[in-house]
Amino acid sequence: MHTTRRQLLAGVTLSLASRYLPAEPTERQLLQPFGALPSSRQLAWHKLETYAFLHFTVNTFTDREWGSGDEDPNLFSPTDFDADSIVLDLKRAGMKAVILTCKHHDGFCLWPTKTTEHSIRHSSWQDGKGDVVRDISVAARQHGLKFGVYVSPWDRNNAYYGKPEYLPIYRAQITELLSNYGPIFEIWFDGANGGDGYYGGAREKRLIDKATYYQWPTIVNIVRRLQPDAVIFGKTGDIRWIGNEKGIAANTCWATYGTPKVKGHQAEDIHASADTNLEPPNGVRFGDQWKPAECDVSIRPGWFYHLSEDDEVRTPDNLVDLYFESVGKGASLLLNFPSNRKGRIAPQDATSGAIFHERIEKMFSRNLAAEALLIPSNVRGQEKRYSAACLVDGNESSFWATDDNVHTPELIVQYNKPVEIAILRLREAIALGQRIAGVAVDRWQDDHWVPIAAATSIGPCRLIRLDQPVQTQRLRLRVTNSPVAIALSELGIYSLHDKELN
Ligand code: FUL
Repeated sequence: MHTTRRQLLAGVTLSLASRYLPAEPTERQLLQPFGALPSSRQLAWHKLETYAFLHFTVNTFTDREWGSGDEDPNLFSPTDFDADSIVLDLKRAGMKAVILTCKHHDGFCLWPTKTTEHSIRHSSWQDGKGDVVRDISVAARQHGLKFGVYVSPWDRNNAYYGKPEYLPIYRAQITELLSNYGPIFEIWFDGANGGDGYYGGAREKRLIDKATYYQWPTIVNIVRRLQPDAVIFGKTGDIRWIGNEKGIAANTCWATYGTPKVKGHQAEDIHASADTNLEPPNGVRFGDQWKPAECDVSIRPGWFYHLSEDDEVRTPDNLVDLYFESVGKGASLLLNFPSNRKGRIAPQDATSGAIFHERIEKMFSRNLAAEALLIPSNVRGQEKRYSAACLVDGNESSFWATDDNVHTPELIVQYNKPVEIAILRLREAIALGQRIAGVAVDRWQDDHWVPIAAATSIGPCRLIRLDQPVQTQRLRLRVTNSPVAIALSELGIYSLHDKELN
């Protein structure tokens, strides 16, 4: 059969048309991940942002910060212990989880462990039948907080500490805690290790090699086997120390760490330090591991409760500042609330925490970016799924993305009347890696753009607090430095006052 001229022309027209029609969304337009990526347990941890430490042990009753290990178990005698009351105070302070000091350096175990006599079982409190780990973990779950354990590697009570015989004891303690108290979201391994102690009566100084003595890979395996969703805090774990106990993250704070890997990029921001205990506060740009920072800090000068510090509780203002210094730089805020001798959070700590939380809730309650016209300079493949609307849809898995060759896009935020702007919040779609290295913000004033703020590393969260709130009708966000196409999941714009726009 011959092809007619008419059929031939139709075929040509069709093929020409398909060549010039806009491309259908294809797999080709999917954004490729960049660099080291978070694990699912790290992604879940990132969502918490603020969670509590609960320091409580014999030190609470001896008025000390570090017990020496020779304390009588009967010292542990809270007069009005109430796990629900503790957890509810933490919840009112906006804490999403609680990490209990199940065993501090003095070796006293707050649960009836089979591994040592130096525990709550040998205290007359609750006739030796008490279990603070059980009570706090149950209360936490009941009130919607996750539960985590601090179990000090250093044990100033144990006769075998510093010797190989201590290792199975320590592993058994970890095993008990990870087996008998439900889901654990984080396990905390303290960096303070070795020194003077009671050590079963030897009363001497025992030094260990922190890197090798504990055989960390074996411990990590136990944690992964028993609690695969738990993140590990510490050198061998998923989360790194910020390098101070003041609650302050570095201005440039990468969630990445380790050996710089991404082809064509050099290591930056590696802080050389003589103290091997100090992990780089900045993290490592292009590092081959995802290892975000945690800021541990106490609401009081000490970690344990001291009556003498009742007048030194951080104010709500100070806690708000800490929030910006930690969460606002992509780290988490691990805020310590000590239990007092009653077995409660002291009223001044609870009040300060609650006011802090109310202020944060109010500050971020109304996203003015969702009420503006958003005009991006580029949208990946001009596709809806990558549009600027994703920045304000409240869905953390959707994001504004650019074409592969567009690394420094702009976004204009337009209002129909002036608004007051005090705080901005940016979040990257971190499941695709940490991409952006710098942003700047301008406001439109007298027919030109005036820079008002700039920030480095974005990652899971970057808060920009303006020195002075500004009035403006038009704002511009510029990505000033990114090695690849961007993926921003959130833009938040907040005024300090909940004024009506219309
Ligand atoms: C430190 C410990 O020595 C303190 O007592 C406290 O537990 C703090 C969170 O970590 O390294």
